[in-house]
Amino acid sequence: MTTDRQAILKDIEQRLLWLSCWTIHNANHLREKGDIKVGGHQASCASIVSIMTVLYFSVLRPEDRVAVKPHAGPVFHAVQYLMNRQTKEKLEAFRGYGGAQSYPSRTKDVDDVDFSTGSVGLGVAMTAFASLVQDYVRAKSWGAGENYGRMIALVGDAELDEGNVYECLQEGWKQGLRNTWWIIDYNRQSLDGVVREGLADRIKAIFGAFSWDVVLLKHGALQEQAFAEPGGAALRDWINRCPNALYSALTFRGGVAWRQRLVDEIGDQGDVSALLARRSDDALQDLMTNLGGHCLTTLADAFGAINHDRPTIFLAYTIKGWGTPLAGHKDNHAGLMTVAQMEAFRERMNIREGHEWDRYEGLTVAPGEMDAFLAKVPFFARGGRRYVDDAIATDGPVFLGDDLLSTQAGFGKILDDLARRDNALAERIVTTSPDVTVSTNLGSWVNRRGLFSRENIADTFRDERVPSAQKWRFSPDGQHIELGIAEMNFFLLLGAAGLSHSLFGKRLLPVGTVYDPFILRGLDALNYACYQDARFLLVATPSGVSLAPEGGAHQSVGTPLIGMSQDGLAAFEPAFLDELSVTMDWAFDYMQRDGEGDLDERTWLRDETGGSVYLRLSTRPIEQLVRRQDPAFRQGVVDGGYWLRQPGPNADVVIAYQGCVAPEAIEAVGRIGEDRRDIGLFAVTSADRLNAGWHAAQRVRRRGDHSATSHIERLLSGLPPHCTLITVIDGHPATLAWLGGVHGHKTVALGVEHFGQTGTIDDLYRHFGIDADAIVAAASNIAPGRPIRHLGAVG
Ligand SMILES: Cc1ncc(C[n+]2csc(CCOP(=O)(O)OP(=O)(O)O)c2C)c(N)n1
Ligand SMILES: [Mg+2]
Repeated sequence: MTTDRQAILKDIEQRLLWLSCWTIHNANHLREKGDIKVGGHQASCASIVSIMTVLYFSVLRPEDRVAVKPHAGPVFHAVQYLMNRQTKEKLEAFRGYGGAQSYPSRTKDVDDVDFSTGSVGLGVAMTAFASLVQDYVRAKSWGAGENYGRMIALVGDAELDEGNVYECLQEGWKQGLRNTWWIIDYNRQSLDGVVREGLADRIKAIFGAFSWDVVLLKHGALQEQAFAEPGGAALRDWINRCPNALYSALTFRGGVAWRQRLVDEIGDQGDVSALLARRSDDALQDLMTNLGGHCLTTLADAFGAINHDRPTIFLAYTIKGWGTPLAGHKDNHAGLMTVAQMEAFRERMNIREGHEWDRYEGLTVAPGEMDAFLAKVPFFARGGRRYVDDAIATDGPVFLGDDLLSTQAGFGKILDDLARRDNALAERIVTTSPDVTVSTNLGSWVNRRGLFSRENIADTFRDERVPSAQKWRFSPDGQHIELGIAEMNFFLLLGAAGLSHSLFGKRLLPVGTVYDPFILRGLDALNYACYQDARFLLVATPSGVSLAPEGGAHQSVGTPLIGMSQDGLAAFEPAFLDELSVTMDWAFDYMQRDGEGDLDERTWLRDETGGSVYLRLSTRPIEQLVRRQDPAFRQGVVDGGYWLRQPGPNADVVIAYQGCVAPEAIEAVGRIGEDRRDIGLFAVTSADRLNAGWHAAQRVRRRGDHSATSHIERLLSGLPPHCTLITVIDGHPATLAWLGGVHGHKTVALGVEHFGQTGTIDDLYRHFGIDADAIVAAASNIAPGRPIRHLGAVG
């Protein structure tokens, strides 16, 4: 690196250090305070400023994508601010209403965040799946694009405690991961403490085992120079033996403490003592904190030396709080410089009072020189780096002719039908599953469309003439990405594939299948994907206690509530095939919408903005009703519910159900209806959308527009006040219990609240009180009304 370039990068590094610390200081000490502390992580920022300087201002290319460790958010914003891509107002409002986000956010920040971070570990693994998606897209005839980008994670060392990091390591190895860099900010401190000795060796061993290149950046140029001096070898040896906690403590105490300790331990009245004596206390502090991750030349050389696409981990030794009075203190994670410390820091950084926000304040190079340099930084050369891709037209629902079929089997048939088509929709669908491809009925899609791999891999069983329904041929054309069992990986892949249009300019329609109960296993990654506005179709099956013989360990109870409460995910639980057909067709369109979107004045849903979709399906075969395809039916399904049997004017009972308990609800209505002729039967296809529309309409009314009426309010508006709602679902009863709150109807909510057990569907429905008898019994307790005849045994 030339001296000029070095000076400019040094100036940038110092600006990033200053601006990130100042942004946090301003939010905590200068801005008007709220009731709780604002927070921010000056020490975590300081630790990574040198790494980010070299990356953003020298190494990165526009096609690269970066996940920045959450607590370096202020450094990221400072980078953008220096490039005039972030405003002072947003920085002044950091962590405040409408301000720059605490942790980099694709959806909330304005400054070109590639991957959101926040829940540690997820951003790390996200880069691996983004790289896999890049390979997938580029392997396709329609997927040509610019150069392959490197998917880069800036990782806090404690993030490596998260299991999902290692799950992804194994998956990446299987998939031939490449173009992925993880740069570890190895400050050996987490939130509470100091990491155990020897972690670096474990990391080397683990990553090496999965064929990653491991690059150690332990010492900076200053240290290397000192090591070359007489006595230097002893110093190097001492540094390498020094425990992490002691190194941190001495860093905090500074030059005097270093000298004392070093003289005590390796002082020899000879070369070593002379080496130390040649340095002032400040110079000694600079020397001892000159670790690889703080040395711009060491970093630039290490990154620049990579001339291959193998996955690479850089272990960059750093000091938490580097260059600030917080350096090395064990409690510095959330520590903030005091006003007095900040004052001293300001003076040391050459920042004039009143000029704290000036982009070029404190420069050592001429502003013109900096201008010229910044104008040519490759990463920013093209401006924004997000793509858009056109929406792909959907084909209309694929209706099926079966009389008795489960929604899971129906899903498989619909995909099979799509797989036969030669059109853009079928071309852009990519399926994936965590080792449950066959058992979630994706088999025939995979048989037709093949498995994805960058290399062709023959189907040995087929070649050896072993009869099997599954044809497992891997090729670059394949459209199914087969994952190992780890559900975290599954949701991270859906997240990455669901951002393909934005990351790589080519839209994918990801469809992922998983057992419904194991959504919980990957829930944080699902939330993470939604938070980034990734678009996918999640098909979760089997579900509930209806997977009866599988037992309690596989039964899902709370997932309908997850579907309702998860932002960015529209949840459906169709019972009948025609409902499923309509929902899937709608989903493929909904996944691609990106309008600003006012509220729809019929449903009060914000449908134009689109989102992901969750289908909770079942293996329970259900006898189908007369086929329905009319527009009103379709609309009802999409809006979240419709009257299967319209209640009469004097209805004193309405049964509302969601999902595969439809036959029980229908049977119960038949039995109850003998006495209560006005009884209604309400089919809920999406408690989520009904509920969301209801809340939104209420909000609109509270703001003064009294005409706002949601779908569910309209549907239930004709019910007499004395009418009782009986709701039933193979899932938690709270999913539908709120229906009574819409117009104040008494409600009896039936559902599952406890871990299940094995048995037949009949056994378990009886056990949990979601069978027809239980519904009838609930109705029999209702006043006014006549006693019910034909009441069966109630469990
Ligand atoms: C999943 C998750 N658990 C806990 C936290 C709270 N948390 C935030 S940072 C942190 C420690 C981070 O240490 P490290 O990764 O070493 O970062 P650095 O030292 O660079 O600040 C913890 C526990 C979180 N953000 N996400
Ligand atoms: Mg750390």
